Amino acid sequence: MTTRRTVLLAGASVLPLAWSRTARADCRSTLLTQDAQAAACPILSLYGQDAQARRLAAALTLEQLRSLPQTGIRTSLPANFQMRESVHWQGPTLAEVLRSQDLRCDSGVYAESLSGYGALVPATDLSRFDPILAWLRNGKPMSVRGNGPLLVIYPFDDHPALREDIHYLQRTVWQVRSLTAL
Ligand SMILES: Nc1nc2c(c(=O)[nH]1)N[C@H]1C(S)=C(S)[C@@H](COP(=O)(O)O)O[C@H]1N2
Ligand SMILES: [Mo]
Repeated sequence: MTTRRTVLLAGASVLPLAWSRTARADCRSTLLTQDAQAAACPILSLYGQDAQARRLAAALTLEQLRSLPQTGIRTSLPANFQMRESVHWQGPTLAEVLRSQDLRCDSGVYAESLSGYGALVPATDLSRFDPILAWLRNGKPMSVRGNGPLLVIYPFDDHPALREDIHYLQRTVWQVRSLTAL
């Protein structure tokens, strides 16, 4: 199975821009729906380290995530996942997300899910594999039920060795709600 990794221009317009003017009045159901209004509600908390404390640096909306430089990865996931067919994932790289907020990453980035499950993506992974924070699967946003809205995706098909190491499965966090630069 071949894998293609492509860097796309920022701002692939999937959701109507008109929604950018929508007030943030009703963001309660953001994580439960994938309607267009959700594009204007924060779905990702970003934390940085301030001395010993964990500091909220930003809360990004889907609109902000999609306006970052985008990377595409075509890959299947290891057999453990329900999603075995090769699909196209798109989103900014984790490194790009941190960079967008000037967050320094020394040891890695901790990705935490809605359920509280989390995994540390080591800084060495960012330079070697450049995993992405996918918000599109085959061009479509993902619902929470579909393991969205955000997933950490490694280029498994480009690096078959990743499949052999349980750590990369554990770092494939789905339903991501926050990233902490460590
Ligand atoms: N949000 C979330 N992501 C997660 C997990 C989880 O429990 N919640 N489990 C991790 C682990 S340990 C593995 S092996 C893979 C596959 O998990 P699954 O077998 O439960 O699908 O997803 C990873 N990502
Ligand atoms: Mo696991």
